[in-house]
Amino acid sequence: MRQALLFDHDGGVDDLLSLMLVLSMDHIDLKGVSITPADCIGDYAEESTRKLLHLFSQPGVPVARGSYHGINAFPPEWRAGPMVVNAMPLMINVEVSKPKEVLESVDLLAEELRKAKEPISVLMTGPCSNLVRTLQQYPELGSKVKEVIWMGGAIDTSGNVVTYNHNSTAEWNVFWDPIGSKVLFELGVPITLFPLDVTNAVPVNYSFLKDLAKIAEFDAANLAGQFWATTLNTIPAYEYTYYMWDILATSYLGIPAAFDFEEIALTVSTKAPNAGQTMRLKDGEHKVKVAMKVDKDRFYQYLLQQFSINF
Ligand code: AGV
Ligand code: CA
Repeated sequence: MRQALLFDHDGGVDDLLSLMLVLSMDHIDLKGVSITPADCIGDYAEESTRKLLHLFSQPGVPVARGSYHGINAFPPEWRAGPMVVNAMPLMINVEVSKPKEVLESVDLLAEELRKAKEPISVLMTGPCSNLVRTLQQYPELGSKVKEVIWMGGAIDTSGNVVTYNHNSTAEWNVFWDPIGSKVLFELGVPITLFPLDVTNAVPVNYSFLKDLAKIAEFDAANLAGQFWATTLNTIPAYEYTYYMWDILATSYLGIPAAFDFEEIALTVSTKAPNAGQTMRLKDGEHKVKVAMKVDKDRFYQYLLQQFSINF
């Protein structure tokens, strides 16, 4: 039987690549996509999401938009990412219709969790606010969550937030909504976390992009290669490397055995100078399954295999 999945992303280039990866997985039954307006401008991310659903022949998957905006906004240059991908030759002429009233994320997540006969997995590659708000509003739906798979946090390594009044201990997805993130770890739903500790192992590198280009006769490989190429100029004030952050977390759905995990109780700081820092708790009630190591070759091979498909 196919595995039901809800996917909440925040429209970054690697979020959209993660959507492509999810759509390439035969064993996944995608029940809905929710967009968090964090590392993206929501309208462009919704458009690219609908275009990808169309290209991968799953146009019926419902798409929702989160109306909550976190306290620490992402840099505007990053938020324009999906605008660029919408203009790519394989994307620009894809006509998608948009319903007059777009669903609110909390409503979509609640409805799909409620409808599910068996508990269902939730993949999140942006901040966790939409899911947290859903479970705060409808606590009875917590038992419907089989596993939350989340790219976020930095545990034994430094964060990637560099801003005034901050000591660089936080990862951006957590920093956008530190209060919501703290709540997530207190809810008691099963969480599998992919922090920077493991994603640091998988930068977007030239040798992988060369291998991908060799199979560019496949539509998915061609499009993915174009998406990734846009990430190589990632030189904001302080960060020179774009990683496969979200794609690594997404690959867990296909190659769970490629990871080593540690069980850790976690909490989140909500105040300066380390707002959004994920910290170990000595006697925490709820442990999180944290990915700490990955078999990199297996991961890159898996991507090449999954993207060997035509539209
Ligand atoms: O912190 C990683 C998260 C992931 O969900 N995002 C990007 C991924 O989608 C924020 C982020 C950190 N550095 C970035 C980010 C950069 N240089 N460009 C865009 N987003
Ligand atoms: Ca993201």
